[in-house]
Amino acid sequence: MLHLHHLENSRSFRILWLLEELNADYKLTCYQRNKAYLAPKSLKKIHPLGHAPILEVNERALVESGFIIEYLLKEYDYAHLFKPTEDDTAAWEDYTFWMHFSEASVMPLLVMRLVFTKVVEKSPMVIKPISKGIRKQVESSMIRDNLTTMLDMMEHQLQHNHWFAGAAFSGADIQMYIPVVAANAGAGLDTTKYANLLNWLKRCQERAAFKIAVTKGGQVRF
Ligand SMILES: N[C@@H](CCC(=O)N[C@@H](CS)C(=O)NCC(=O)O)C(=O)O
Repeated sequence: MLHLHHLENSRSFRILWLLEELNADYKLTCYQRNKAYLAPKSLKKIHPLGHAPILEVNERALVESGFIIEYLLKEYDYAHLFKPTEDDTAAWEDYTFWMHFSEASVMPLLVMRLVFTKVVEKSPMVIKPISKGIRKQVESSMIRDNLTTMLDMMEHQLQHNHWFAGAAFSGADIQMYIPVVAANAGAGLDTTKYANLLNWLKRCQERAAFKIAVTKGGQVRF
């Protein structure tokens, strides 16, 4: 029996969405974030990291969305619909690259941005100008240019491919969904410069399994 522990507005939406794509039989428990925007302590009882997603599989608690996606595809994607086979070299390499790129390269920048936004929000009035100044400094020295380069890479990939791993939708699209939504938060991405990326986002959101996942676990908004 699969049991997904899903935190609202979080990476665990990926797993919810994939379970729906796979038409899998699973149990779902949803958690709210606390006032500090963290996961509730109760998640630590399921896995010591206390982060979402956590997928319980026969007494084992699996973590790391990339690993959970690979696990589910290995065990439940009987028709090999969501991952290119290794003999399709170009698609397999794209799939593997974007699967890793999502958590290893883009998410750290976006999490850094989120943390500094929260620091400004939580700062007492008297030190707000200072915390805003630090956020601006971090944004211009460490985040903006790197993120632009990464978004340009994504846009380039989708100029030439319908999905991140080529012609077919795959687990790599599910893994990439969260950073793209996070990067599009606030003022939103430039609709001309990132037209292909934003069209890809729409295509993801139009999938039937995506819509069911939203009704069960809520839309992801940053
Ligand atoms: N690399 C991990 C990251 C897991 C993670 O940090 N999850 C966040 C949600 S997006 C979380 O649980 N945050 C709550 C907290 O830190 O208390 C993955 O991809 O699963």
